[in-house]
Parts: sequence; C-alpha cells; structure tokens
Amino acid sequence: MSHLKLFAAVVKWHGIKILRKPDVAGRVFLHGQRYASSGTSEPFLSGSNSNYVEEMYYAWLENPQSVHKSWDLFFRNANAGQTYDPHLPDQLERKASFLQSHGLAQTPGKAEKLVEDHLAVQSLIRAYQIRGHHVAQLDPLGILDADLDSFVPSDLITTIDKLGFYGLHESDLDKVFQLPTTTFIGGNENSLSLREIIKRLENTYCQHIGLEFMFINDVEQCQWIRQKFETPGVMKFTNEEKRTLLARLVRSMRYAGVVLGNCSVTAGFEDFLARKWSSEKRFGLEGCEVMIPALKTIIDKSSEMGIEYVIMGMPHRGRLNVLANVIRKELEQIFCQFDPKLEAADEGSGDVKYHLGMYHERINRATNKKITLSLMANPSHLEAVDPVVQGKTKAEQFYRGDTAGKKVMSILLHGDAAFAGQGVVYETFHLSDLPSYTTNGTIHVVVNNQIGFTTDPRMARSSPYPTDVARVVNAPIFHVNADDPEAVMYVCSVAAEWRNTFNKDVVVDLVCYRRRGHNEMDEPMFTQPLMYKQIHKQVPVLKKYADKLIADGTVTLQEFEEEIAKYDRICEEAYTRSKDNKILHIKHWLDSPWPGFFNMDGEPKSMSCPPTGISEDLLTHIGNVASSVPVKDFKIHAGLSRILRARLEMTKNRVVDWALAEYMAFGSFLKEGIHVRLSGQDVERGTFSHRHHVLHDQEVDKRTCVPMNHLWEQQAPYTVCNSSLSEYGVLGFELGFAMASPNALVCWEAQFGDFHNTAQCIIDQFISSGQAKWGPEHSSARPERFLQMSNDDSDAFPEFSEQFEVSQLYECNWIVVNCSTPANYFHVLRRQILLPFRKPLIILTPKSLLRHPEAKSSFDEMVSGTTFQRVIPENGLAAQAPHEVKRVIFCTGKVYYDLVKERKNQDLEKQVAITRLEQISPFPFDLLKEELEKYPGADLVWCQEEHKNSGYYDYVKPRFRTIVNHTRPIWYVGREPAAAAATGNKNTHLVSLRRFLDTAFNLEAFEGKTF
Ligand SMILES: Cc1ncc(C[n+]2csc(CCOP(=O)(O)OP(=O)(O)O)c2C)c(N)n1
Ligand SMILES: [Mg+2]
Repeated sequence: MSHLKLFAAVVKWHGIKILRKPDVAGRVFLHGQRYASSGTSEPFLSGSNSNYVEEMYYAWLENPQSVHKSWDLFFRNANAGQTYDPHLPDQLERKASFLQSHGLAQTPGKAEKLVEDHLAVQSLIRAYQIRGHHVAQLDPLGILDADLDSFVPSDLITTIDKLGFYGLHESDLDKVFQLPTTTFIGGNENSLSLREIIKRLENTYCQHIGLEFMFINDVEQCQWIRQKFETPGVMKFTNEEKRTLLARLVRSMRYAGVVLGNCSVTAGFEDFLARKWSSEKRFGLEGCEVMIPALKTIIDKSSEMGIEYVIMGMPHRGRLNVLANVIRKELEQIFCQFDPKLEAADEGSGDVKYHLGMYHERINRATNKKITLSLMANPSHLEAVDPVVQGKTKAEQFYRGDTAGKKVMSILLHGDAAFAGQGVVYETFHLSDLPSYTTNGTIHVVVNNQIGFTTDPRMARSSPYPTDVARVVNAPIFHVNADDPEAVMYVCSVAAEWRNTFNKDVVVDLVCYRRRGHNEMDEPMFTQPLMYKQIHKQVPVLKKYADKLIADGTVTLQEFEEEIAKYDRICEEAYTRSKDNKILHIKHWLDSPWPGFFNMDGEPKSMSCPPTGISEDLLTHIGNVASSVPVKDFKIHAGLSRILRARLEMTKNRVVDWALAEYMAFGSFLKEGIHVRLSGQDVERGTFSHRHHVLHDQEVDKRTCVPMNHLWEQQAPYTVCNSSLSEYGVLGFELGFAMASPNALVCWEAQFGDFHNTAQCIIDQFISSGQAKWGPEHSSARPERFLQMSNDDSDAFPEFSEQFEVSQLYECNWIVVNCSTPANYFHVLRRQILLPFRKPLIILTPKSLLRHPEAKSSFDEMVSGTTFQRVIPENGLAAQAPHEVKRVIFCTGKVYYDLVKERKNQDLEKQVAITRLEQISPFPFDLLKEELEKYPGADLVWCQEEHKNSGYYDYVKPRFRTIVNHTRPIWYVGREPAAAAATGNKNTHLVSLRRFLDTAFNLEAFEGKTF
C-alpha cells in the first residue's frame, strides 16, 4: 500500500526539484532503454518495483518516448500537479484507506486498472473543459448549431456506450474517483463517483453556457475560470436579483400580444416604439432583449470593482434601447427624433437616430457610486467605431493617470456577421496589449442572432463561431443561450470580474435570434423560411422568465403587470412631452463634449488665431535638447551622433530642417502643458530615418531615451509610439484619442503617405464625410481625394473681412496644406492648437523635402511675430518689376524647387514669377487675388508634377477662374492624364518632368490658344 504513496511522493518531489535544480533533472538513467508496462507480467509497485518505476520516471524525463504511452500520460499528468503532496498526510491517509476499501492496494492487476481509470477520468474532465461547448444548448430556437457543426466530439459522454472511448464501462459509474486539482466540480470534496463527475461536467459545460478558454496559456487564468463556473451552486440568485432582472427585461422588451393569464399585455421600449412608429426602421432588439440587463449587469459589477467611466461602441441593433435603458437618455429626446419635421438647431449632420452618440453622468443604482457612460457616435460602417472607442478610452485613462485601467473601461458590442467579417475587428484586437494602445481589457458583447441581414452564418464565416477572432489574444469566450436570462447575467458578471481582475479582453456571445426582418420593414421569410417558422412559434424570453418566477412564487402576476404598466406610463408621458420639442439639439448627442473650450452656445470663443511664432530662446533651447543625449552613460550609434551634431550646427546657425521644425513645434507645446502624441508605423525613428525621437543605447538592450521628454522639468508628456502594422485600426484609435480633449496635438503618420487609404473608412466616415475609392501607390498621397471632399465653393467669390482667414477655416470641413518650407510646417502644426476650434488638418508632406538641402528655414521665419503663410508670394526679381513679368507660375510643394532651378538655368528670373500655395484648402482667395492683380500683363499658369487628372489642378482651376471672373485663362502645365499615380519607370518619369518644365518656361507656349 505504501508503495503507491511513495511513488506519488517521489514524483512530486522530483517535480519540485526539477524546477529548482536542473542538475537533478540532468541525471541520466538507463539511456536508450525502453520501459514498457506489460500489465500482467509486471508485479505492479511491489517493494522492489518502486525503484523500477522511479527509474522509469527518470528515463521519461530524459525522453518521454522511452516509456509506454500510458506511462507517458501518467507522468505528464503527475508533473502537471495531479499528484499527492507528501507533506499532507491526511491526503495520503485518505488515498490509502480508499485503496484499502477497494481491496486494491496489494492487488497488482486491479491497482493498475485503478491508475488507468483515474487517468481516463482526468482525460474525460479535460475533454469537457476543452470541448464541452460544442454540445452546449446555445441556440434558443433549438434548430441551429452555434459552432456550425452538428458533430458530437467522441470524447464527450453523450451516451453511456461512449464510456468505452476511455476504457470505462457502465459498471464504473458508481466507482469513486479522486479529482485532479484542475477541476472544481467537487466543491469541498476531493473525490466523486463517475456518475456524479459526468453530471457536474454536463451541468457546467453543456447546458446554456458554452465556455471556450482552454487555449489560454496561463494556468492561473484557466483555474480562475474553472473555479467561477465549475464550483457547485455558483449560479444562485437572490429573489431580489431575480426581480431586478425581470424588471430590466420588461423595460427592454417588445411583448406584443402575449397572453398572461386572462390579460393580454404589451410592454417595454421596443414595443412602445413599434406601436407609435409602426413604419419606422429602428433595428429592434427583439430576440435579444436580454442584452439590456446583460449590459447593466456588466456596468453594475464594474462599478462595484471601481470603474467610474464606461465608453461604449455599438452597431445599429438595439441602439435606441441602449440609449434609453442603459445610458438613460431622456426618452422624449429619443422619441422626438422620430418626428420628420424636427429642425436641427445647431451644427451637425442630423445623423440618423441609430448613429448618434451620447454622454451621461449618473449615479449607479446598484452601487450608489457615480458613473459616466458614453456611447460613441458611429457611422453605418459596421465595426468602424471599435478602434475609435479604444482610442478614446486610452485617452481618458491617460488624462486621469489611470495607467492600469482601474477607473475607465470600454465595452464593444458587435453583430455576429460583422464581428467575423470585418478586418478592423482583428486590427483592434491586436492593439489590445500594446503598451501605448492598450485599454487594459475590453468587454465584447456579441448579439449573435445567427444571421447577417439575409446571410446565413455558413455563408458569412469560415470559423466555427463568429467570435473566434478573439482567440488570437487569448481572450476567454463565453457563449450563452440568450433565452436563459440568469445564465446570461452570471456570464456577464464573470466577464466583468475577469476584465477587472486580469485587465484583459473577454467576449460574451449572446446566442439569440432576430424576431423580425433585418429592419422592421423587411420580410425574412424570403430567405430564411424554416428559421422564421420556428421564430414565429418562439415564446418571448420575458414570458418564459415571468412564468418561471410566478410559478416559483418570486413575483406575483399582479406585481408583474404593475411593472409593465409603470414603464408604459413612463413612455407615454415622455411621448407627450416629446411633442412639445420643436428643435433637435445635436449638441445633446455629443459623445465627447469639451467643456470650457467653446462658449455656452457651443461656438468658438473668438474668430482670431494668435500668431504661431515663438521666442528665439525657446527655439534655441529646443534645438539644443534635440541635438543632445540628455541621459548619462548612454551610448548612441555613431551615425546618430553625426545627425545630432548636424542638428546642433543648424541650431547655432539658426536654421532648421524638417525634423527640427517638427521638434520645435512639438516641444513648444509640451512647455505649455499641451500633450503631444505621435503614432504610426515606425514613427519613432521616422520611415526616412530623419526623426530619431527615441534613442537606443547601443550597449544595453531595450534602454531608450526620448529627449523630447527632457525639455523642461515641468512639461506635458510626449508620447511617440511605433504602431502595429495597421492603418484602419490605428487611425481610428488616434481619432478616438484626439476626441477626448481639444488640448492635445494628436498626430497619425501614414507610412509613405499612400498607405493612409487602408484607413479610408475612418477618413471618409469620421474625418470627412465624403466618399472615395482608389488604388494604392507610394508616389502620391492622392491630394485630389482630400480636395474633392473639401466643402468650399469653387464658384462663390467670398466676401473678405479682417477675420476672413480664420472664419474660412472655421467654415470648412477640413484643411489641406502642402508646405514647402520647414518653418511653415512648424507654423501650421502650432496653428492647429492655437485656433479657437478644432478642424482636421491634412498635411501632404513632400517626401523629397525631408532631406532636401534647400528645404531649410531660418529662425527668423519662426521667431515671435512670424506666422503660418498660406501663400508664399514671389519675392525675387520678378516681384520688383511686376509689370514686366510675362508669366506667373502658381504651384505647391516640392515642384517649386524644380521650377526655381529651371528658371535660373533659363535666366528668366525677371520674366517669370513663382508663387507657392501652402494652404490649398480652404482656398486663399484673398491672398491670391492680390497676387494676380500684381501681375496684370502676365499669363497665369498652374504647374504640378502630378498627372492632370490628379493632384491639385481640378481643385484650383475653377477657383482661380472665379478670382479673375473668368476674364483670364489659367493654363495647365504638368503631366498628361493617367490611370496610375506614377510610372514605374524612372526614365519615363524624368522625361515627362523635363517636358513639363520646358513648357513651364516656354513663354510662347500658350500663344494663340483659346480657353
Ligand atoms: C461595413 C459595412 N458593410 C455592409 C453594411 C450593410 N449592412 C448593414 S447591417 C448588415 C448585416 C449585419 O449583420 P450582423 O453583424 O450579424 O448584425 P445584425 O443586423 O444581425 O444584428 C449589413 C451587411 C454595413 N452597414 N457596414
Ligand atoms: Mg446578426
């Protein structure tokens, strides 16, 4: 008897030793000998054979394949901690008496069977933990497989004959088995009968909850989940909790025509909307009404665990219900949006009601603590809001110093088809654990109604579940049958605890159905006839749950009816009040208000922008720090030392290049307490190796220094972060970050410029409101796309006033600039924050100017009194005698340098003026008018290096023509139209450059031509 004990102790002891002393593990026993357990021929664990087993164990340590498969499995399990601790005598005693009672201790054949059966039971338990969810009853309709597969895994005991898979028999069902430490089904008991083990595993893993977590690489986290779900009796609710759940369901639910006793009642938000606006689309939640109490449980539990601010993003389905019953937007505000005659009182597109956002502070009733809830506004584009929510959450954590995400968290809701289909979901998951992007865990809730518009799940995804994308970040996934409200509440509560314990993502998959068509006007029977036959028969969850609570005496029918009547009254009263609303205030629907930044009416406090120049002292100081290594004993690369020396030289000479101008703009804000964040692929060094904002010690691994954070003792922090290789996700994230506060300069840099278009959805749907589609290439950031989306009128000649420059900026939808000097780049960055309002700014960076020897500016162009120049007029010889000038060439960006060089070569400096547009949109009508009038005898040329059908020409031409009132032509010089942004052939490129430069300086080129 004691031999088995001894063996267990040996295994355990060596297990510990192995961890601590590799020399023990390194011992070699009986090299190459294969140990096989033949069963009958082997007197199992007799006194002499315990050594044999011990030796076999060492051999196994050397090479697991040197022993029989069954011993391999046994040792593996033993090493995984499923052995007995020799220091706990009572365990051994129990084991001993257990063996005695079964008459096995001294019976070798039986003892071996016992060990094998124990191993089998351990495998069985593990099989349920891994695969139990495949047979869980997740579909409320009972007709679909949530994992798209009706196959039943052969290692789950769905029928008694399957015990044979493990070498077990029906006769083993009442035998008692020791439970491994990797299960909690025993509660306080260490052993259970096989019958009870299977029953408890079935209860935990195969009822209304399906758990996917065994892929998580962290034992502690797996144990935590097993404990939460396996412990007997964990899913008990008090009567009070059940009543609250019922009341929340009442509020959520459409409950038309359901007969309760003798009384036919309708109830709830969805029902109310359906009755009042029967022909309106509202993307109702019917079939997943449980989502409302589910979200409330998550918020209650999170508030209890210290969360003060929850930021949410969600699609169309159930959005109005969430606004009303989770965020608690005033009902009349929601109802009045259904009035088509309602006028918008303030700026904003008056976006459809299921797109608007919301921000609300209130007291959480469950915890009596203050909680702020914000639902981000979203476009129709499914899942596009995900990274925006994460960025905003990160910013709120950042500004609160909540580095661990203990106060602010995000919840993302998804549809099943969109969650599986949209790539931005994957991009967003991959931000979840990156230091500068993590929000310390997000709770994802999927409204898995097993359909996407008209598409069946089998046609919508290739993965078993719509949630499989979450597995890449080791997020546990809890599937739950949405018709079991208590199971849903339990799962949500564990999800909230998980997020607030481990600060990692988690997914709740509400497996439900969609009672109606995609929207209320749609006929679902066209495409899903059988599913909808079943749905028509489906008893609503509220009725099922109410019946249950009434039957067990938790509530009375009368109480239930009163709850319904009470909510109906609330809705009716709000409906009456909503009729008085004549105006829709979009500002009531902002998800990120900026208190104090605008005046009380939400308008900018002024219409002037302070000059953007800064003192020379400041420029010098920043230049010096940018040229230094502000940390002791830090060895940088020799090449970088050269770059820093060149920076110092420039600073001494009062000159900046591109990188230094940027340094100075960023640095100057940090002094003023303005946070600066620069994110994008490889931005820390700069794709073109010009920036070097993070220095790397050449001798100490991972030791870095960010000189920008060493500018002053008291300064705002500077964040510069290389992003994941994503555009859509990261631009969305940075947009969300920028939305949190107007007092930060948040920059996203698109690598090579052109890659911004994989983020097109964010650009089109969030930043601009236009739409465009095009193909990629490194040669162009496609300025024409941005200009095409600019909203200033090409044909309307504006009225000029003193405030024209700023009011024009205020009125436009975004600003497009293309700077030709480092100083102007510096100024435009600074103007961005000094303006009394916020506008998206598109900076088209001419890549060749990043290192161009002539793209240098003097401090004189940056010191106090200087400012951003929207237009840089000709200031050479031509400007001194303008009446003699034959041609004015207008251009933007780097082609200016080519033109100047060519003009010099051709000795045409008196005859040809060259004027640069630095701000293209909004179009500087005022300055260009002056410039045109200055040269009355000159012909006017627009020159660009892009093809005629791209670049700036289509945008600038009609505006120039408006200025001259169509009396003078504006000639085009540049490349011919083309389908691609550039030729792939350098020579062809140079030939076409030569050709258009020739035209630009051929003063007869347009003679006799008409326009
Ligand atoms: C990016 C994008 N593509 C297509 C659509 C059009 N669309 C709207 S809802 C929908 C189906 C969504 O299905 P699912 O995600 O399961 O949500 P459900 O409507 O079932 O709640 C589609 C294709 C869209 N809104 N966004
Ligand atoms: Mg769906």
